[in-house]
Formats: sequence, structure tokens, C-alpha cells
Amino acid sequence: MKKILVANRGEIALRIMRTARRMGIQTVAVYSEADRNAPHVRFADEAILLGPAPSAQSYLLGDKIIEKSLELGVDGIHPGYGFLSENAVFAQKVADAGITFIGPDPYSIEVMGSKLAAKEAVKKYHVPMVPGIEQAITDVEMAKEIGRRVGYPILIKASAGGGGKGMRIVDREEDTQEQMERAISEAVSAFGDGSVFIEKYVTGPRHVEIQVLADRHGNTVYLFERECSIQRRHQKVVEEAPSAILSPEMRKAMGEAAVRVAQACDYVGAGTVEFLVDIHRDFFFLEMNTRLQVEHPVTEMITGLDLVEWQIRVARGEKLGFTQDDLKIDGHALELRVYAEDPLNNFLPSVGTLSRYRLPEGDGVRVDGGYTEGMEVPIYYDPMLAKLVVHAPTRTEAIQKMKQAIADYEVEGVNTTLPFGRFVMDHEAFVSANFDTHFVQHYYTPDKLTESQKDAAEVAALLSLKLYLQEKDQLRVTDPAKSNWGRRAKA
Ligand code: MV4
Repeated sequence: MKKILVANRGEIALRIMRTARRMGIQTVAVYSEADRNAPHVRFADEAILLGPAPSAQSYLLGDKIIEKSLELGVDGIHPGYGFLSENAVFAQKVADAGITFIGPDPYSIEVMGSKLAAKEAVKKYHVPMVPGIEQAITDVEMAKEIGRRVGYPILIKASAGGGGKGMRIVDREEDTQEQMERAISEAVSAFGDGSVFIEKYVTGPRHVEIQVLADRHGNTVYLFERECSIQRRHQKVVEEAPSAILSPEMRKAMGEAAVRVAQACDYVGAGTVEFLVDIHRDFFFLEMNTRLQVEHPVTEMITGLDLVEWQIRVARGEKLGFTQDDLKIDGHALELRVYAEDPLNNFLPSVGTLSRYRLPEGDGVRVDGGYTEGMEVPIYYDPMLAKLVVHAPTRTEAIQKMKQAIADYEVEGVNTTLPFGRFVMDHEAFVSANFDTHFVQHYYTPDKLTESQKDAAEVAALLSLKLYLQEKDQLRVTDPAKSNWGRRAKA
């Protein structure tokens, strides 16, 4: 493989091209009119303008991307995440053009793109699944029958859905008909496919996913787990590896189940198997993501592997250079997604120009980003500025390192989720690892952020006062812990 085109933008396009260049492979960027001066375009050896800013007129133009690839002699296309990454038709067209798709085969993408086809495929592989049915259902009486069998609440899910789209909770039998009609009509308008199925609703679950890697020679390994429960409205905000709640036995059981899911769809490359973990620490297969995920860096930090390098090597037909027994977890990694969103205003996108933009650095600090000072945040795409990733020997040290990195991260011109990240790092439930997917819902309100900012400001004020008094050697210093106005700062 001599030349790779990256069919993506922003931080992930840059991150993929960096590895390609290190491997001595030429890089081709694609871009929209809004991204003319973007770092991923500047970094690439060659770049192709696709069209106007909206994705449908640029980054989603699969045929145009293939046509340009053929003109430039591209021999591999990496889709990144989002856009065309889980489009089986695109993957097939790339292959038909004689170009290597750096990802799984179209068959794997197609099977895992349908929740029902996925359940059907993994059924014979002894993978735990949530009690429910594995067929599309339209009959309300049958739905009620299943509800009685598994117990309410139940969850109606769209087969074509994913990432939380097209789900409806049913608390009582009498609501079944109404919710089912809604679920079907939502699925039809969102996906053009009204197939829905039913699962028992798992309350207070954690979201734990397993990274897998497979070659074309029958070798599949798991690269341990990522804990992704800190999310809001199905948008992950903080991820970590390993999960603080998995025992070595559970890690092995989940890892081996994930490998079987991969084998069930003849998977090749890097993929992620999502599980729900309930309060009894039982785990259930949810779905498989057939792409490189946003949060892959935490896995890279604890395994020492470059996942993009292995995607490329496997796509070239190489064997995995290691076995499961060679893999060990080294330390603990955390990732904070830094979005240009306002955590004080319902996380609304915060557009503007990065009038000041300075990144934290240091040992065990990694920033995967696609922005520099002076750049504007475009409204057309995901507003993620960067992923702030830290790696330390223990979870406690990783949290400390993340707090310092957040403090060192300077952004002016747009609001970001950095203060929200500090709120998470400071929260007792996060520190004690006692949380589930409802963390944000349960604990976060905008006033918590202003409170903790005020607390921090008060502590700082007290410290500087104390230093001032000490230096001046005036009076006898009152112990701030005993004074009235110090009490709030300590709370
Ligand atoms: C569930 C569930 C509870 N019970 N399925 C949401 C995204 C999609 N991948 C599946 N999701 C869920 N499926 C059953 N039977 C709760 C969720 C869920 C969730 C899952 C992972 C991460 C965050 C979540 C937030 C809300 C609900």
C-alpha cells in the first residue's frame, strides 16, 4: 500500500494520516469548501476538493471519492468514523474499483448494521443477550405476551437504529400499543425500515465495550474494554480504559464473548462490541460497531498498540504479530471529549473563532485535535474540538493528570465542555467509580458547574490571602477552616 486516501475530516483524518506517514505511505485528504484551510488538508501530500460545506455535498459523496482515488492512484481508502464508515454499499464499491477498503468486509458491516440480523448471527455463538425476542414484531398482543414473560419495563427498539435512536420504554402493559405504534412510525421516518423488536429494559446499566482486532488468517484478539457510561443523550463525554468495575474473570469472559461476536460475522480489522452491564454485573451484547471509534485512544494508551497501524497492516493481508497472551493492560487512561458546546446552556453548539487556543502538554498527555488558534468552528459538522487523553499508572493518578490538563487547556472565543470535564473529575460518584449511564442526568445541572467554579475561586482567594498575610507577617493568621467564610470553600 503506497497511497491512502482518508475519506474524513478533522482530528480523525489527521490522526490516520500521521500513522500512514510514519509507515511511509503517501496521504490524500478530501475536503469541503468550509475546510479549505483545515489542518488535515495542509498535512496531506495531496488534497481533493469535494464540494460545498454540507456533508451530503462533500464528505458523503462516495462515488466522487472513488473516482478521484482512481485518478490519483490511491490503493487504500480509510473511512474514519461517521460519514461513509459504516456504509456497506460504499465498502463494496471501493472493493469493486480494485481499491482496499481499510475496514471490515461489506458483509460484516451489513450484518451488524441491522440489530436483528446481528442477534441472528451471534445466536449460535453463546453470547449473552438481554431477554426478549430476536424477530421483528408488529402484533401488539404478541408484544404484550413478551412483556409479561420478561417483565415490565420493556424497551422497543428499531432494528435499523443504533446509538439510542428509535428506542421507546414501556412501563406498563396498557401503554404497549401506543408506544409500539410510535416506535414503528419513528423507525419508518428515521430509517425507512419499520422493523422493531423488544427487550427487557435494563435499569441503571453501565456501557462497557470491548475493542477487537482480527486479521484475514483466522486470528482474533480482544484489546480489553472501555467504560463509556459518562454520556449525555447517547453522546459520550468521558471514556476510560480499563473499566474500574471489571474483575479479571469478567474481563476474560466479556473479551471472549466479543471475539465470538466478531467471528460470527467474519470480522476483519478493528471493531467494537458493545455490552450493557447490569447492577448484578451480568453483561449483555447490544451491538457491534464496525469502525474505528472516537474513543480508541484510551485503548492505545493501555495496550501500547497503534490501532490505525494495525488496521492498515491487516488490510494489507498481514497477520497479527501477537496472541491474546501477549497482551497486557498498562496503567489507566481517560479521555475527555472537548466540544465547542456550552455546558451552561443545555450543551448547545457554541460557534465562533478560537481567539486563543493553547493545548496542555506533558508526560502521558495526548491531544488528538484538528484545530489551531485563529480557526473558526464550522456549523456544518460535529463540534468536537479535540480529545484530551491522559495515561498514568493508576486511575487516581489519571484523574489528577486530567484535572491538570484541563486547567492547562486554554480556549477563548467559544464555550467548551472543559468545565464539565472538571465537574466529572471532581464528582464523588466518578472518583469512586460508582456510576451508570444516568450519571449526567442524575448529578448534573448547570448550577453545579457555577458552584464548583465559585468554590475553586474561593479556595484560590483564601490561599492567596493566606500567602499574603504570611508574607506580610501581619497579625496572627486566622485558620481559614475555623472562620465562617472559609466553611463554604471546604464543603
Ligand atoms: C438498552 C438499555 C436498557 N435496556 N437496552 C442505548 C444506545 C443503544 N446502543 C442501546 N441503548 C440502550 N439499550 C436494554 N434492553 C439502555 C440503553 C441506554 C444506553 C446504553 C449505552 C449507553 C448509554 C445509554 C443511555 C441510555 C440508554
